[in-house]
Amino acid sequence: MKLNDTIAAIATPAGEGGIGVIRVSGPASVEIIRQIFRPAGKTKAKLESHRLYYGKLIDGAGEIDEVCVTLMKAPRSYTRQDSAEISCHGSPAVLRRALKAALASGARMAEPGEFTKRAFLNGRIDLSQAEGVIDLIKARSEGAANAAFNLMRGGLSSRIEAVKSKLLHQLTHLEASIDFPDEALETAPDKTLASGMGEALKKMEWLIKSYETGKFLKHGMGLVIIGKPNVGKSSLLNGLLEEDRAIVTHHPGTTRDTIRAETELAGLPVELIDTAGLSDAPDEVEAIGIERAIQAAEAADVVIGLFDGSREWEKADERVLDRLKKARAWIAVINKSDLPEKLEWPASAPACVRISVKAREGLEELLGEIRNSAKSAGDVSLEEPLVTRTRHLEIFRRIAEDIKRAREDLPLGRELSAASVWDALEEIKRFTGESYTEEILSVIFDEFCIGK
Ligand SMILES: Nc1nc2c(ncn2[C@@H]2O[C@H](COP(=O)(O)OP(=O)(O)O)[C@@H](O)[C@H]2O)c(=O)[nH]1
Ligand SMILES: [Mg+2]
Repeated sequence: MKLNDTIAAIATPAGEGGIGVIRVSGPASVEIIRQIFRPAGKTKAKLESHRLYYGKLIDGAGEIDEVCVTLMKAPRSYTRQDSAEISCHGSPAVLRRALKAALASGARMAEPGEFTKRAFLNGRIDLSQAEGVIDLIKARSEGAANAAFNLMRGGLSSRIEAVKSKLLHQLTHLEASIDFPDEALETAPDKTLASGMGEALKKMEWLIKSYETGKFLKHGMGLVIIGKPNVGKSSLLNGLLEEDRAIVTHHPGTTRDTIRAETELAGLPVELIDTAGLSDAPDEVEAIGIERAIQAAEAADVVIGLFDGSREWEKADERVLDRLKKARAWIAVINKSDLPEKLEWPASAPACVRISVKAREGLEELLGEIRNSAKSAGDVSLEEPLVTRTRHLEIFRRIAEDIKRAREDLPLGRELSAASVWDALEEIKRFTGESYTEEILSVIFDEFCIGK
C-alpha cells in the first residue's frame, strides 16, 4: 500500500450543488496548491496551515473558478499527511476541470475510502473508527447516525480497551507464576484471577447482547402490521409514512398483497409492511395474500396487531391475537378511538395502545412503543455505544469464548489459561486493526465512496 504519493478526488456527491469540494492528501499537497491556486490580493507569502484563503483556481488554459482553499499541514489533518481542500462552485464541469488540474500537477486519483484508509494506516483512528466513518455517511436515520458517530469517536474502542487492560493484568499474574514457579512470588490466587476474568466476560456479554438493538440501527427493523380486514392497517401505514402509499377504502379486502415501504420511525430505520387482512372466508386471491401476511409476520422483528375499537370482538380478532403472540416482539393496537368503543378487549390479553389514525391520535405513544421494543431487544439504551456490525459481533463472541476458556482452565494450569488470554488479546487486535489482512481492509474500504 502506497502512502507516499499524493491523492486527489472530488469529495462532494455528483450533480449540481452550492459548493463542490476537491480533496488532496499526501506530501505534494502544498506544491500542488501552489501550482493551481492564486490567492487574492498581494498575499504572495506562503500559505499558512489551517487558514482559509480566497482566490482563483487556475490550470494551463487559464482561470477555472473563484474558490476557497485550506491547507492542513501534517500531522494536524484527517490523514495525518499534508492535505488541502478546495471549495469550488458545485458544478460538475468545474469540479472535473479542477480535479484534472490537481492530477496534472502531480496527484493521482484516490481510490474509494483512501483518505480514511490513510487516517487508519497512519494511526489517527483504529479500524472500528474507520467503520464508524462509513456507517455515519450511510446512516439512514437519526438513531443509526448516533450509533455510527459513537463508533467513529471510539465508543467501542474504549470499551474494548478496558477489557484489554483487565486481561493484561490477569496475564501478568499468570505468566509470573509460569516463569518463576519455585519462587514465592506474590501472584494472585486462582479465585481472584477467575473473578477478574468474570468481570471482563460480563463486559463482553453486554456488548454481544447490545447487537440485538444495534442490528436494527445498521440493517433496519422489519415492522409488520397485521389484523382482520378493515381495521385500518393500510391507513396506519399511510399515517406513519405521512403519504398515501397504500389504497384505503371501506371495502374489506382492499389490500391483497404485502406493501413495503422504507422510512424512519422513532429514530430507527424501518421497513414498514402492510398486509392483506386475515379474513375468515377469503377468496382465492385473498388466501394467497393471507399466506404472505403470515410469512411476513413470522419474519418480522416486530409485529403490530391492529384491532377495530368500533366493532365487537370476534373470532377473527382472536386469531389475530394468537398470531401476534407467536411473534418475536409485538405491540397490540386498538384503532378508531374517534368512534364509540364497542370492542371488549379480553381481560386475559396484554396491554394495548389506543389510536385513531383518522384523528392522528395516539401515534406518538405508538412510536414510543416501537422504540421501546427496539431497546428492550438488546436491553440497552440507544444512546450507549452499541454493536451494529457483524464483524464486531463475531470478534466479540470469540473474545468471550476465549475468556470463558481461560477461566475454566485455571484449575488445570496457569499456562493453559494464559494461552486463552493470549487468544483473546489477538482477537482484540483484529478489532482495532492492530493486526489486519489486505482482505479485511478491502472488504471495509470498498464500501466507501471516493473522496472519503
Ligand atoms: N373512524 C375511523 N375510521 C378509520 C380509521 N382508520 C381507518 N379508518 C377507515 O376504515 C376503513 C378501512 O381502512 P383500511 O386502512 O383500508 O383498513 P385495512 O383493510 O385494515 O387496510 C376505511 O374506510 C378507513 O377510512 C380511524 O382511525 N377512525
Ligand atoms: Mg388494507
